[in-house]
Amino acid sequence: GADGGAGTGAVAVAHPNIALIKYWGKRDEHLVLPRTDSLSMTLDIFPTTTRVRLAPEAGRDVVVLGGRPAEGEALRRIVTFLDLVRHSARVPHRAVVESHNTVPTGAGLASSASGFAALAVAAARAYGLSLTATGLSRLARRGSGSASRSVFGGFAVWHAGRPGQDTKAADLGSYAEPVPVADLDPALVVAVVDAGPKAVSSRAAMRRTVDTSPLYEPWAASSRDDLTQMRAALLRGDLQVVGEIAERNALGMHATMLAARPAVRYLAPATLTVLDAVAQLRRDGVGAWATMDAGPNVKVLCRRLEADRVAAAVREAAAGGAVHIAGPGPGARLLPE
Ligand code: 2P0
Repeated sequence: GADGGAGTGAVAVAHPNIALIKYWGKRDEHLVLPRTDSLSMTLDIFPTTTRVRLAPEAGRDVVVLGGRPAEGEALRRIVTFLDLVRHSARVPHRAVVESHNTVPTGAGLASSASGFAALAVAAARAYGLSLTATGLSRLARRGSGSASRSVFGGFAVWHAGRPGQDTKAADLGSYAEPVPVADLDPALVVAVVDAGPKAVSSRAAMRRTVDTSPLYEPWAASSRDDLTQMRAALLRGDLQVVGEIAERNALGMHATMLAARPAVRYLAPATLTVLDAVAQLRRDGVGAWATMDAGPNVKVLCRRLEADRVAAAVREAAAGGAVHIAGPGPGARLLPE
């Protein structure tokens, strides 16, 4: 914006993040408050770039995703998010939103994390909301829970906040912040075994898991221990323990879904083939640990120096799927217009 704060347009970029301790389950759907803390690494690949321009004459928001007008649920979620920004800023104007993803959308590759982190940063500036990084993380959370973590680069923890508070206190208590880490030199090898959109949205799958899975509460309780142990391992630079905890936390999350009624299964045959390759790497003495999200794709945590070897093994197992090597990436930020 050229008018010193209450700008009329802004562009922001954000990267996806991959959770090593997963977010799976809300305690408040409207405020997007999670049941457990989660911890992630923001990537240096697959950025989303989003421009928001105020349109004072327009009667409705216009949203263009990857060059196509948004409709249905995608449009509704973005308009609801803009309504929240308008309410906070006390500015009624509609907006034109244009967003470009470099990652397949809805394939469990965290497109909603980079998407809503970039939208939060761009919309806050365009509407003249002056927010700290913590405030931007809370705002991004309202669009998509995992987006709260993509506001920050590197490793970030998203606090669930304390349950049983009033709405205002609960909202204030749930945000992400950077996690201190020792020298890890980590890489995440991303194996895209299927780039198609998921059959069940993570929002619906989470709800079903919390409501019907007998394994949900035990996993949530163990996830709290996983977080404590992982924070300690990150601080002392112990990538092996970080990897082991990440893999068990992810498999446990998928177990909660498999036990839901009816079951939610994101893991595909190709997923298991890649998991076999990761196990073989470990038998060969290479540190490699897998994590999977709301889709069949596999992300393999390893040492940067061994990432090429891991990527080669994963590429062979992924049977034609694309394989990308990511490192820790930057937090969401404004770009010059
Ligand atoms: C995560 N996932 O921690 C977990 C692990 C997928 C599996 O956050 O409903 O798009 O918008 O808050 O953040 C995917 O769910 O869900 C997700 P909403 P979101 O990364």
